[in-house]
Amino acid sequence: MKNTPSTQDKGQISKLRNSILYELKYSLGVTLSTASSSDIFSALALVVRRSQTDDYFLTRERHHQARKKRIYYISMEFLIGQSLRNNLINQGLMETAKVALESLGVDFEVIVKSEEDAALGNGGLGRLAACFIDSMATLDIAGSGHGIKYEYGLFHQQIQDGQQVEKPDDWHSAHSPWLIEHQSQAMIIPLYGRIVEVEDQQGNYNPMWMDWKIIIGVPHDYLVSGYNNHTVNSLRLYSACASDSFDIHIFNHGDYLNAVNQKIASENISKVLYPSDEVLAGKELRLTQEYFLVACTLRDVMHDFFLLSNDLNQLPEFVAIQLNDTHPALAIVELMRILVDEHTVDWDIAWDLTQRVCAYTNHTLMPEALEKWSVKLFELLLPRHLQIIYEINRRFLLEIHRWRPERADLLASMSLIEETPEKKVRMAYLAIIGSHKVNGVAKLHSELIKSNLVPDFYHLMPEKFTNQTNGVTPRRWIQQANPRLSAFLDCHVGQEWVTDLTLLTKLKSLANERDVIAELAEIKKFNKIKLSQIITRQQGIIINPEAMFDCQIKRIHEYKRQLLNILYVINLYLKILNGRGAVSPKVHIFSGKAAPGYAMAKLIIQLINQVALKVNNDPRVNEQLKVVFLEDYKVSLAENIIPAADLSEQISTAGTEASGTSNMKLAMNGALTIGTLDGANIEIRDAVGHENFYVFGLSAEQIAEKRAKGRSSYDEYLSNTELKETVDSLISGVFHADKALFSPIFHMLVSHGDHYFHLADFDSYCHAQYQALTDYSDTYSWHKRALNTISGMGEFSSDRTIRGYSKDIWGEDNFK
Ligand code: 26V
Repeated sequence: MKNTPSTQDKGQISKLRNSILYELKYSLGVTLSTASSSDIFSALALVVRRSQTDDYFLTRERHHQARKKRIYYISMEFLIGQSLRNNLINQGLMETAKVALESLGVDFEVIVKSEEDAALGNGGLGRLAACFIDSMATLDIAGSGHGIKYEYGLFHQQIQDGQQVEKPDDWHSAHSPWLIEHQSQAMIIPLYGRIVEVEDQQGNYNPMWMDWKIIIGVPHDYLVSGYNNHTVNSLRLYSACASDSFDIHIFNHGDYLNAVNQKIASENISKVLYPSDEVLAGKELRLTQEYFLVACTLRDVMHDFFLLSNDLNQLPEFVAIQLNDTHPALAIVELMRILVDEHTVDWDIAWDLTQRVCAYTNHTLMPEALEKWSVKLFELLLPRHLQIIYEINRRFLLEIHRWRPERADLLASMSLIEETPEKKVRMAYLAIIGSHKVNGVAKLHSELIKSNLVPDFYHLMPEKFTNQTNGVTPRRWIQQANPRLSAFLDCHVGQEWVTDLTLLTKLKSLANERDVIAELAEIKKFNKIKLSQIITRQQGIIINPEAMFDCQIKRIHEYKRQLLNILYVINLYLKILNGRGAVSPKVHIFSGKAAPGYAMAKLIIQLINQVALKVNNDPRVNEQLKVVFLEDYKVSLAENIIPAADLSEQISTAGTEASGTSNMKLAMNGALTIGTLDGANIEIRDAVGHENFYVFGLSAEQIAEKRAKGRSSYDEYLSNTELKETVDSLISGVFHADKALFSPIFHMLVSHGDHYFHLADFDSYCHAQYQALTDYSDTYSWHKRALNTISGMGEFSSDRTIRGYSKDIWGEDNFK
């Protein structure tokens, strides 16, 4: 039933409506009758942005007057997704906008859908950054995000003949209504060049960085609204362009084409986001991107700081820099350069200030993802920074020698410079010693950093190491993605859950109320029907909404073990064919991208699609089993899948997934979890109750033990007939006429040691799956457990996480 709008509401509606028409006409040059959905989207977005802009100036002024410490969250990735719905909700304009559009004869949902996702990130790390800036604004923290305005975001994925094909993601950032370009704040970033060793007038060593080239960084502000609090912060995204004087020299010598090429090269810096899991060795452009981001951000940091104080000793009182992984670790070196070279601060004082300002978050234990950059590349690109790194290292090695004079080996193993086979800078070590805090992103992960990743650093400086378990914003992941669940929560726990998610515990007392459980079941069913329609539209596959929706949605990677999931599906398929699988119906939903150069991950995608093709077209199993691979996983697709999930797959090899965040989003939306004791799964299981979490597999400790002892995956393969039958089907031609196609997977599992323990965990996984499916047939008790799961998820709001950073890392006084 619709409420009739009050006179005041009517006034607001007509104002908004007129503003939309105004923007259509004067900013976009169209009339309502000629406007496309995307024009109307832009017009509405511009209106919303105006309301944000007013709040932004007020917020900045208020924070400035209060002399608040400013937090700079530097990240190479911000995986924002769409913004319209989120900004409307947070600015309190949602209902007004809906009615205003309706009065113009425009369908609100069509307009919302026409917005392209801003996919400036790969996955968990980038989406975490987006959740964090949302929470900082909601908590009224003076915090801004700093990133790169990539012209091309993460590639689009198409599935052709079962295989991933990558297409460029041109998200038309030049026309994004959310971005405000500030040409007048353009900054000069030097690169390349050489060092001239000179002395100043007092005879002190004063090296000069000479003959550098100049890149121009242009900031663009994307405004970030807090929820319903009039706080608006910003996400600053820098784009690179050539300076006019870039190669005046070459122009003057008449080498026009060379000069133009150089200009293009400098603009390439912000051209494209690198996909994760790519090998970076020798990727000069990536190191340039990292430095470019850091250099631009630090110019903003210093500019803001000097508005508050002229005394550099006060830097840590007014500035905190959070490094999202090692990608922006050069901030440490750039800050040292600014303090020592530009402001002639004594080295020891500069180092102390730098450490007190910077903090580093580690997001991975995977050795291949730990950044190391060749010294040669540094010499070429950032010669002065390399000198500073050497000086930091020289002093650090002296400290190690004083600490453990008898351990000469530590001088090599802890050095910032790896000597062989090629000299490289170890970015994680630089980030650790240049920061006052180093945190992991879930309890287990933070422990493993200390015990396995950098134990010597931990022993040298134990007070630095802390944990901040990840969280996700309930505004996007419940309120926006699942409006029906949101209304349910408003009704049963009160509207305050949006900013105080711990209130979800109130649901516990309702677990025996049949009406409430029925209501929750209805919401899930509605969301499942909606997703089924998307699946049918995208793939032509008909899905039974009564079936259990089992979802694994994340980047495709061997350690995340989508392969284990599909092996179980194959096993189930074979069982049903043999009349051994009397089960209730089930749909396995996969979605995720593989890095373009990661052959095994791409082959796993192809296997999933081939199994889907076989299973979905086999009338003998059709009533019981379906497999779906949804192409082009992105934030907006996740918002459709997550509310519809019954079972959440969190099945990484224990000790490999730093935290995971889809585990949190799915559980908050009422999915039960099947998972290993890895990352934040452990904390989620404790929070939701062990009875609501299907745990399986070896623990991180057991995995480490087995790795150390050495094992034969071939023996594991032989020891279990069901497993053998399943694995053999990969090369028997059941799923593809070309029997050799999936043999690399077969051999990885059987002959090459199965590094991620698929075979070892298979049996335990199948048991857990069987239990979940059996339990699912008792609908009432399943939904009761879904309710209990939701009620336990309060601590996984990113608001809690940001409060943690604020208190333990940024200094309590900045957060009130
Ligand atoms: C590595 C690289 C290397 C090639 C260039 C691009 C690139 C981009 C990212 C990375 C490292 C990715 C690390 C990462 O995404 N970690 C994830 O962080 C999530 C948030 O903390 C966490 O939930 C996931 O468990 C963790 O895998």
